[in-house]
Amino acid sequence: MQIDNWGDKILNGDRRALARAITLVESNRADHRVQAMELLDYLRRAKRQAIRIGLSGTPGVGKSTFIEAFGMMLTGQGLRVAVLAVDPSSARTGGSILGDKTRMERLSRDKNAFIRPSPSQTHLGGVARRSREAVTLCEAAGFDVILIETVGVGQSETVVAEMSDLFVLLLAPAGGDELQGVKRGIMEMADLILVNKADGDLKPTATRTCADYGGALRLLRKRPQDPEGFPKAMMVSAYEGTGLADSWTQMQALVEWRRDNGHWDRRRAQQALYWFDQEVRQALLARLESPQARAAMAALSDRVAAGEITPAGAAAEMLETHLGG
Ligand SMILES: Nc1nc2c(ncn2[C@@H]2O[C@H](COP(=O)(O)OP(=O)(O)OP(=O)(O)O)[C@@H](O)[C@H]2O)c(=O)[nH]1
Ligand SMILES: [Mg+2]
Repeated sequence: MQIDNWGDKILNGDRRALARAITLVESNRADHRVQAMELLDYLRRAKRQAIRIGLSGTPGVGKSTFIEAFGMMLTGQGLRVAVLAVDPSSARTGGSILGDKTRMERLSRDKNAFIRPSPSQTHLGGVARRSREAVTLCEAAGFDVILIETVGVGQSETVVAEMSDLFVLLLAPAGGDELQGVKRGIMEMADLILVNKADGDLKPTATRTCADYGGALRLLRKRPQDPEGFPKAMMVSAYEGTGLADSWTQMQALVEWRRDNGHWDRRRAQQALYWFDQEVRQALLARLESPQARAAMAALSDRVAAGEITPAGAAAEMLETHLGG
């Protein structure tokens, strides 16, 4: 298909064209890569922006249940919602959201929603690019809100935060000791902490957990991108739907403030620079993986081990002779 033709279909909200484009950016084939870059460049000119919400939480905290309920609330307001996943460990099943479509049953059938499981991948770097480009494609397709889910197990939160406008941390009600479980770095990324499962027997614990995290957030260094009162902790129940509308109101307020105060554009620009830097690094590392580079590394390694050349000398030779200086 012609790139501009394909691009126009995406801009017109054609879901099949969008799905195919996501498959294209997920491909490792060199010719697909060329097409993907062309397509993304074509779509860039539309300058459409969605509200990108990164959502992280440990397994079982209720991400899928939350996304279903929150997503349905948004589509109920006439908004178009896309759901993507960044899952560095998805090599295990080939995509976390996929098996999950049952848990997002209503949302997956909603014509104003688009759910895309994460591709199976091994390298976080590869996952990052694909997800980021999938976000861009959904944005071009006119979605108003893009939810980017990740399992909170480490590095993937940073990746998601770097492609989101808002970062939401979902937590379950827990006792004081477990409070320590959330890494400081993750806390510092959060714009909103949502304590889920604030219902039934868990309600009192949720109230305490929410107060604890609210206190912990106030102890963090003030960030320039936050208005008074942010980041904040709130209670929700994905089951009962309580707190969902309020959390959306808070997200919108934050978005509006950041837009009005220049933080929104600044953040998007910083993210573009971050990804530029990452792309260069990844490309350089990829060069090391070529058969020729591997062979050269192996040969030089033998000489280093035998003491025939210094490690630094071997590295210089590798870079100059085999990796194009
Ligand atoms: N009481 C209560 N239970 C909930 C709520 N939301 C989710 N759950 C339950 O918590 C469990 C995990 O929910 P999921 O939505 O699958 O959690 P998840 O974070 O997507 O889990 P992974 O996909 O494994 O990372 C399920 O048994 C849900 O029914 C809630 O608001 N209240
Ligand atoms: Mg899930």
